[in-house]
This record gives sequence, C-alpha cells and structure tokens, in this order.
Amino acid sequence: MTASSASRQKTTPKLTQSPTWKALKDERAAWKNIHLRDLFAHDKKRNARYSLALDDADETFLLDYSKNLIRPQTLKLLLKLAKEAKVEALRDAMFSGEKINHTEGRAVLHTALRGKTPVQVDGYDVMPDIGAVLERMRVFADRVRTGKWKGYSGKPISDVVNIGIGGSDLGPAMACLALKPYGGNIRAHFVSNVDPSQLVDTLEDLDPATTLFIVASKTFTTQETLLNAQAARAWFLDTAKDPQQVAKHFVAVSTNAEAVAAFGIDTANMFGFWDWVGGRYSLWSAIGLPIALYIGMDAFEELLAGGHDLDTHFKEAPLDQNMPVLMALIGLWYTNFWDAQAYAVLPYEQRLARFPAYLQQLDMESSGKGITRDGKPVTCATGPVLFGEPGTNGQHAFYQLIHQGTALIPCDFIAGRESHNDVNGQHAVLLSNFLAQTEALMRGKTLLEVQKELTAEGRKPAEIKALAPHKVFPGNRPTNSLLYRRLTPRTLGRLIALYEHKVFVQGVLWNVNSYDQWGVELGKQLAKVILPELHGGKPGNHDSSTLGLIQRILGD
Ligand code: G6Q
Repeated sequence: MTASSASRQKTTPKLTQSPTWKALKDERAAWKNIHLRDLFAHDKKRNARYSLALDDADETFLLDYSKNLIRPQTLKLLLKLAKEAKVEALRDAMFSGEKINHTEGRAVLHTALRGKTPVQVDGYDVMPDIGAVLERMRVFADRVRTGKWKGYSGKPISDVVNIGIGGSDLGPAMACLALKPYGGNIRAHFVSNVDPSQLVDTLEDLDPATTLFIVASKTFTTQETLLNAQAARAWFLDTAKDPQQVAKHFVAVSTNAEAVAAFGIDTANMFGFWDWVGGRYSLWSAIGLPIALYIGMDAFEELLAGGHDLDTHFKEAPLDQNMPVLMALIGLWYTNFWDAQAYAVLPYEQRLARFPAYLQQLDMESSGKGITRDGKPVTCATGPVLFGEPGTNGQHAFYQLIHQGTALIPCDFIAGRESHNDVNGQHAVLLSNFLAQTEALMRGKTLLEVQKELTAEGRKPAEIKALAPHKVFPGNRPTNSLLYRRLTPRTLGRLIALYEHKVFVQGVLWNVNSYDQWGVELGKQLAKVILPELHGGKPGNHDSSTLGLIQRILGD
C-alpha cells in the first residue's frame, strides 16, 4: 500500500472488535495470576530480551522496558495490533508530507525541520525554506550572543524574554532549563500567562536597554501573547521613549506576517515558520529561537540532530525493535486493558523539571480525543492523564499512591549516567533512588517479608499483626527506564522526538487526529463573551453559578 492510500483509507475502524483486541482481553485475564517478580526469577535474560539502545560511541540512549506487565505473547499481540492499524504506512504518510491533520487540512512535518531529505507539500519542496530560516536564526543568534546586536543605548543584549503560550512557550522554556550547562552570556526568560504577575515579576530585575523580546505566536492572534507583548512594549517605551527603537528590542516568530506588521514589529525582524508545524511540535522551528539565543546555533542544531536520530530509528527499525512503537503499544496495553487512567513521567534530572509539563501538552492535547478520524465516537479509552515531577522530589510527595494506592500508574523513569554537576557524590545517590524505585515497584514486598522484618525488629506478635498489612507492597507495578549518558542537546532532541513518535503511534492505534486541538476553543469563545461583562456590560445569559461568581467579582 502506498503512503498516500494509507492515510486516505479509514484506519482501524473496528479496532476494539478485532480478534487481536479480543485476544488481548484474554491475555489480560491471564495476567491475574502472573507476577513480574516471578518472571524475573525464572528468566535471567528478561532484561536483554526487553531492552533497546540507540548506540553510538558516547551518546548511550537505552530503553529498558523489561519491568512491564508483558510476556512474549503479550508483545506479539500488541505488535499484531500495530500491523493491523497500519502504523508503518501512516508513519510514512506523515514523513512524506501528506495532509494527515485532516480536520485542519495540514501536513504534519516537524520531522522535516530536523531532516535533510527533500519533502514536498502541495508539490513544493519545503527544505530550502527551512534552511533559509535556520540561516537567519544563526546570523541573528550570533549577532546577539557576540554583542554585535546593540540595544537603543548602544549596549549589548543581556536578557531575552520570550512572550508566547502553549506550544510557543512550553518547548523552549523546557529546553532552556534542560540545557543550562550549554547556556552562554544571555539569560532566557519566559512569559506566557495573561496573569500580569508573571510579566511584572519577570521585568522587575531587567533593564529595558539590554532586554530583547521575542513575541512568539504562530497565529499572532493569541490574546495572552498580544496583551503581554503590548504591556512589554509599554514598559520598554517608558524608558526608551522613542518608538523607532522598538525594532532593536522586539522580534517576532510567526506564520502571520500581516499581523506582525500590524502589531508594529518590522517584518525584517520576523522569523517565519509554516502551517505544517503544529504548535506543540514547534520547538524545532523558529519557535526555538530563544533556545538558539541561549545555547547558540551549533548546539541548537545538535538538538535538531538528536530529533533526527529518533526519526531515522522510528522510520527504519522493525516494529518489534522500535522504541516509540513499543512505548506506544505498552502504553495502550495499560490504558485499554488495565484501565490505567494516568501515567507518570519521572525524570531523575532536576533540569528536566519542565519536561513533564511539556509532555502533558504533547500527549494530552494530541491524544485527549473522543472522536475518531472518521468522526465517530471512539469505542475505547484514549489518552491518559500525564503528570510528573523530578525524582527524588516526587518520592517525598506522590509516590505513595503509585506504590500502594488502588490505581495502576505506569511510569517512565528517566536518568543520565553522568551529571553535569556531581557534587558530594550526590549523583550516585540520585541514581540509587532511580534504580530502587523501579525495583520496588516491580518486586513489591510480601506479607511474609514484612512479618519477618518486623519480627527481626523485635516487635510483639499483636503489633506485627496490626502493622503488617500497611507495610505490604503489592508490586507488579510497571515502569520503563530510559537511560542516557548525559543531558546534552542531542540527547534532549532524542528524548523529545521519542515521545512525539510514541504519541503519533497511539493516535494511529486509537484512530484519532493527534494534530488538532478543538477542545481548547469553547472556553476561549466564552471568555470573549464574559470579558465585557467584567467591565460593567450587560449580564449575559449564564447559569446561576457563573452569574453569581461574576457578581462577586464585580462586588455587587
Ligand atoms: C499547540 C496548540 C497551542 C498553541 C497556543 C499558542 O499545539 O496549538 O498550545 O501553541 O495556543 O498559539 P500561537 O502560537 O498561535 O500563539
């Protein structure tokens, strides 16, 4: 089948009625009597069987998926499901520029931003345009970083403030924090919320003469971003006075040149991208400008190369050795057959503190859908709730529920073998916790083990009887472990692209469009109706709760 016919045809219309789905239900039932502890005890090669690495000399990138509730027949069925859903054909359709985002009539080509081979959209090769924007980003980033770009008073830029929200904020903000060791002399700040406190707090310590604002908005119509940009311009002009100087302190990243010009930013200072770059997939485009300013263009291109590594792997590895495919299938196994409604991403890397929030948008905005590509209600659960915090912090907060609660929460544990800062031997302590948690979740602790421990502590029988049930860990709680050498730009690129492709595969399996986000529209529409009412306009036709709250806000 060609890629083109694959994306046109209705994919997996009856996924949940297929014999493979039914066989997976039986497989789930068989798991009632299986414990991972026993599987590990009886199969010394389990780790080797269920691990995959992207190996090159110094960038180890390993996925150990052996601590999952899988056995050979589970994987066989899941892989069959992927074949039946035509994951490979749909993947090829995406890479080749087909308009797989059918509700918006757009191609999905963030992979082209980190690729090298020509890709055509509507018969037009997009690669030369991508190269031209990258080149402009390089020239600009170099000028700013070397102090050749001067502010209105002749001083070089010391601080960059990115004003954007959602996809125009989360990726660059996450990446700048993650790549702090590669940062140079420019500080990067991010303002997204329409709550003015964020802008006020950010600007508090900044000097208008040395601050550069990037107004980042694909559409350049986003209320929050435009309001913050206007307020930032007013703050700047308060000191600089001369509107002519705005050009030296405001640049834009957008697909909408007209709106950028209307806002008052010279389009000579605009970095473009294209409608085939989805917001939450856009950090690889000019939306990554704050990253390039922060870490330099060479390092930014390393990030792109990391994304490309995963693209190559995703395209070329057979399904049973394909990291994003396996992660997607295992995730679906828990969502649809174990009723897992949440999923935790737990980086043992403080600098990945914003990675779960970034993935939250990637996963929940892409897979949080209840209608199939054919416009029918889905017949199974789709995307889970994703959450996470860096380890070890999370251990002292919510891990209790993951270990002993009633919900099954599959987790991804992420860590680097090496730290950029090993102080006081603490990196080994961090890693010992990373390892201990997945082992504990897998093994658990039996009643007998608890009783023995309490007896050894010299506790009395009555005390042991009362306390023991509370100290039992059921185990059999699934985890993936992702291990890389060190958090470099290339590694971060790999990590992000791994999750992007995982989300893509799940979208194919669930037969939803991963690339639209209509669910964010209704609230925006209603906010437009309510705003005039907060300025004293006539009360609208609301429910009594909303009306009551409006009255309280107005102090009536
Ligand atoms: C992402 C979404 C959304 C978007 C923001 C900002 O996939 O589309 O998060 O990125 O709403 O949109 P603009 O970049 O157009 O301001």
